[in-house]
Parts: sequence; C-alpha cells; structure tokens
Amino acid sequence: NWVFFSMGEQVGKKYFVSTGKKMSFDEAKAACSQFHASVATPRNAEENQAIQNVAKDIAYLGVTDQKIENRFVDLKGNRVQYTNWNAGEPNNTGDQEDCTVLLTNGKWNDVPCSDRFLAVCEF
Ligand code: GN1
Ligand code: CA
Ligand code: CA
Repeated sequence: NWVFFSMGEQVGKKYFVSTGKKMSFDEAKAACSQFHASVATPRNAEENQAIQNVAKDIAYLGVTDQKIENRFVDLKGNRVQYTNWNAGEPNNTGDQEDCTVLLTNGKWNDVPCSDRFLAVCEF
C-alpha cells in the first residue's frame, strides 16, 4: 500500500513532507515509519511554518495527550515545549481528542486520533 509524498521543505537538518492522502493517527505513524521518518513535531515557529507550507490541508502532528489528559507529549513521551494552539484549544471535545492537527492557518487543534487527516512526516 503505497503512500505518496509531495515536495518537502527543509529546516536545518529536518526535512518535512506531507502524505497525499488522509488517514488516522495510527496509520500516519505507520506511513511515516515505513520511510524511517516520524510524524512531524514542530519545535519552533520556523518548523511550524515549514510544516504549514507542505501540508495542503489539515494535517497530523506527532503530539498527543493519550496517556495523561492535557499533558501533550511528542512521540517519545517528552512534554512538548513549543506549542501553537488555536484560540480555545486544546478543548478535548467530547472527552476524546488526544491527537493534534495543524490547521491551515498554522494553529493547532486537538482532535480524535481516529479522524482522518493528512499527515506530515519529518526525516
Ligand atoms: C470541532 O465540530 P465541533 O465544534 O464539535 C473540532 C474540535 C474543535 C472545535 C472548535 C474533529 O469540533 O476539535 O475544538 O471544532 N473537531 C474536529 O470549535 O476537528
Ligand atoms: Ca485530550
Ligand atoms: Ca479540539
């Protein structure tokens, strides 16, 4: 099952690319790891902007609060220092939003991990 990537953007040693189809967060992790990449985790405004540039629609980031509600961590479980939440987010709508997407305005929103979005991978 091939996943296609569009042209990416480089920031420092990181290279960001978007998947060309929508998928759940688990599928996003699998799609990125298939290429020895991981779901993108912006560490600063410059990386966030690059991810926004490559994502042509709302896209998953590698940021979750699946273990402890409202404690947002990266894929290694480390609490994220840089965040860029949209106004009113994270709001854990329906008590079931434990994954994070980058909106088209570059701001973040927490969403259900089963919902399907594009994903940005980082190499
Ligand atoms: C969306 O559609 P609604 O209002 O139940 C969004 C939430 C946001 C909310 C902001 C799946 O929820 O994450 O916090 O808008 N749900 C999804 O108003 O994107
Ligand atoms: Ca949550
Ligand atoms: Ca939300």
